[in-house]
Amino acid sequence: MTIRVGVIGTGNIGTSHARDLATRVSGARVTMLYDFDNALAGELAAELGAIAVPTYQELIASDLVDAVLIASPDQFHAEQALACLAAEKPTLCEKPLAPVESDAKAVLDAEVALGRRLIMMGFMRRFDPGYEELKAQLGPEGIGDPLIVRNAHRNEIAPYGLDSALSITNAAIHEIDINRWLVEDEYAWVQVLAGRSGPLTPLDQHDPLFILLQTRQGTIVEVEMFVQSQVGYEVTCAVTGGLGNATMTDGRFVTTARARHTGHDLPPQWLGRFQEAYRLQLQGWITHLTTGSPMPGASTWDGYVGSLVANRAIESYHTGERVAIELPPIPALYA
Ligand code: ISE
Repeated sequence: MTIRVGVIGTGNIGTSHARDLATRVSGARVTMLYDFDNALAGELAAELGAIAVPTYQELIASDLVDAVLIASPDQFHAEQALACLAAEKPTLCEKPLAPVESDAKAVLDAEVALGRRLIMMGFMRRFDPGYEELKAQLGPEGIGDPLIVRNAHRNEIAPYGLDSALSITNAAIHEIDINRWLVEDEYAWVQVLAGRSGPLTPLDQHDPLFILLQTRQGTIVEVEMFVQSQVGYEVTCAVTGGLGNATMTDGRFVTTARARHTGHDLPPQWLGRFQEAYRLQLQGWITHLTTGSPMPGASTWDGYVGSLVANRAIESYHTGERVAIELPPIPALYA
């Protein structure tokens, strides 16, 4: 069985997903592409032997498309995910589900009303071998319960210009998701500290941001989000547990030292660091669609929680105050 995938959005990540589906994932074929830049979609369509269409509605409705991958700019995800639900097409939606919580809630409500889980969220770090290895260290046989988790997420240069709220909904949303997956707990509050900024930061913005969260069971999660570090793409996560600690440095636990040198080269951006996680996520999605195995990865509920926590973090960024996080009960569809 081959899943015919239509890809909405053929920028950086959409192009990477489409090429992966066409060449590195089994059981899938890319049949249709849409981008608001028609020429861009047309070029990729020629490369992959697919068709470029002038509207995303046409792509979702097409008989040539069994499943949809949404990789458009963040603000379009919710309306496109709603259209996929209305057409009852399985969908892999890039993060975030929506930058605005109420838009994410509309998608959650629509899927709950449908009564079937059709959307998988593109929180690809859940498929990353480094994070999986880190998670495997937790528990009584390993480093014990997580007490403190320290994360750093640094981009060499802000991919879409520097906007502090966007750095929460578009970038730190990865840490919001992966830490609740890692410690298996929901957050109780968030506080964002905006301190001294790096040299490239416009006067009315802040970068880095220091995001502090506490989970319901008390685990402290801290995130340094620095979108203009100028160094390279770095994602690290260090867990202090009750019985020991474990550190994931750019996907490796052990940094080798030789000839008075320690460390390793950094990729310029996330497609290098998370290439395998993106591929494993796509393969997991396609295998789920071809075999009927349970949906792996993040759900619409996870997407909604991400947007809600990000919105509380933006509130805290503006006030400097700690903001409580209250979630509605989890719908039975996701429990
Ligand atoms: C981008 O959309 C990603 O998902 C990257 O992982 C993140 O580091 C980057 O800041 C985002 O813009």
